[in-house]
Formats: sequence, structure tokens, C-alpha cells
Amino acid sequence: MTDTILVETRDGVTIVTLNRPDKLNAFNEEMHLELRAALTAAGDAPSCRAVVLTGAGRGFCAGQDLGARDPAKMDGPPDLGVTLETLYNPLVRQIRALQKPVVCAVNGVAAGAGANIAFACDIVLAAESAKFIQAFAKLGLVPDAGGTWQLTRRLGEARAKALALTAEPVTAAQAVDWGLIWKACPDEALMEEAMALATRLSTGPTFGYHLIKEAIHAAATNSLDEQLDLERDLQRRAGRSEDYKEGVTAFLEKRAPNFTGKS
Ligand code: T3D
Repeated sequence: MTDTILVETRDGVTIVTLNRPDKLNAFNEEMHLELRAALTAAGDAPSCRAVVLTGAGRGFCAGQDLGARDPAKMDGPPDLGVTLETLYNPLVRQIRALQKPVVCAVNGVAAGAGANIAFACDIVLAAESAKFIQAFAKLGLVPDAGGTWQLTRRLGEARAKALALTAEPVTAAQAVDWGLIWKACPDEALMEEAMALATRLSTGPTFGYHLIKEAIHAAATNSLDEQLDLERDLQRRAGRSEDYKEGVTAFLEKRAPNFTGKS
């Protein structure tokens, strides 16, 4: 392991920081692998009940490290499908499947796959100075890391196409107005707000949160009938959890619940 990713756990929250600030935290293979390892460890650790993903320095993430894509240093065109198959797609799937809430604190520019990795997280907060850029079209590429899926669902076809085709930046305020992210915060307050949110989530019924993630993800493609069936099945599981028992008991006893995240 090198230090392309920094990890710290505080009060039930694991803070994972992309740490290549001189490249605006652009992804190289090493950072991909270290990020995946950090998320696996966070998923496995009982001491972690929520994750914050952020970037070091003035940017969140500038997507793929283009230094590793210099055509002058290559024998022929690269197979970018391999990178997606082996690095970006597993990362997006891992974030979405993590059985703990993932809060993204977008501290600065999020470009290319960097923007779409942010959108893979469960709740996205951004510094007011941050921008989201679907930079792909400037390189002749297609938005990846789930970008075409996220943009189309969150914004509709008109805005999704315009952003993907023009690669124009979207400000944090615009991203909130359009429903692309949850909240924009003053730059200096971003980490405090992200930590407050993640800490609140980390003391909540985290088993139930994982079921909520599953239901909302499935809603993107399910019919209403399918979703009603899924809600029945998930509620059955939630209703058997320690946290449900504690939540109802605490309500009836007029006290704050003490959730453990146990199923
Ligand atoms: O290839 C595959 O495997 C397929 C997968 C593709 C996924 C993708 O993400 S493709 C899209 C790749 N990303 C981009 O095209 C974004 C490129 N960066 C930019 O357009 C700009 O840097 C930003 C708009 C993000 C920020 O602009 P600005 O003016 O604030 O900063 P800057 O001066 O351009 O960048 C600061 C430094 O970071 C600079 O280095 P230097 O000159 O100070 O030594 C710059 O080269 C470096 N940097 C920024 N982005 C990247 C990067 N270095 C390598 N790769 C980058 N993506």
C-alpha cells in the first residue's frame, strides 16, 4: 500500500480521502485498488457504520489520470473497456452495494469519472465552489462509471444529453436545483456538515439503511407491482431486526433509541 488513499475512523464514521492532490485526485490503478481495499475494510469493520468519501487538496477527483493515456507512449489505441470492466465498474458496484451509508463530500471540482463516482454515493454534499463536469466529450469519450445512467435518471434526457455533449460545468447550487445532489455547503463548513450527517447515520438503524438502499436502487427499474413485492420482503427482514424492536420499544418508553445495526 502507498498513500493514494487516506483512511481514518472516528466515532463510527470511516473517512476515506482520495489523496493525489497534485493531480486533482485523478485515478491511477493504484488509487483504484487502494480505494476498493479501503471500502472493503470499511464494509467489514464493525467499528464503521457510515463512510465519508472526499478528496485531498482543492479538487475532489478529475477522473482518469490522463498521464497514463498518452498516445505518444503507447503502441496503439488502448482498450478502455478493460479499465471499465476491471476498475471503474467494480468500484461503482462496490459503493452502491456497501451495506453502510456512503456520504460524499465533494470538496472541489469533480470531473469525468470523478463526478460519476460521487453520484454513485448515497448522499452527496458539495462545497459551494465545487463543479461537476462530464469531461468525457472533450476527449471523444462516453460518460462512464454509471454517468449515462445517473444523469438520465436524475435529470431526464434533455439535461443529461446537454451536459454529456457539451461537457459544460454544473455548479454545486445548480446541481442541487436540478436534483443531481443533496446539498451545497459553504466551503469551510463542508467537512463539518458531512461528518455531522455521517455521524447521525452511524448511530441510526444501519441494517434498515442497507435495506432502504436496496429498495431505492431497485425502484429505478422495477414496476410498481415488483416494487410493492420487494418492499414487502424487505420490510419482513427489517421487522425481524434488533433495531426495529429497539425503535418501537424506545418510542413506547419515550426515550432515545440505542440502535446497534444488528439484523
Ligand atoms: O481511460 C480510461 O481508462 C477510461 C476511463 C475514463 C474515465 C474518465 O474520467 S475520462 C475523463 C478524464 N478527466 C478529464 O478529462 C478531466 C481533465 N482535467 C480537467 O479538465 C481540468 O484539470 C479540471 C477541469 C478538472 C480542473 O481544471 P483546473 O484549471 O482547476 O486545474 P488544472 O490546472 O487543469 O489541473 C491541475 C493539475 O492537475 C494539473 O497538473 P500540473 O499542470 O499542475 O502539473 C493537471 O494536469 C492535473 N490534472 C487534472 N486533471 C487530470 C490531471 N492530471 C492527470 N489526469 C487528469 N485527469
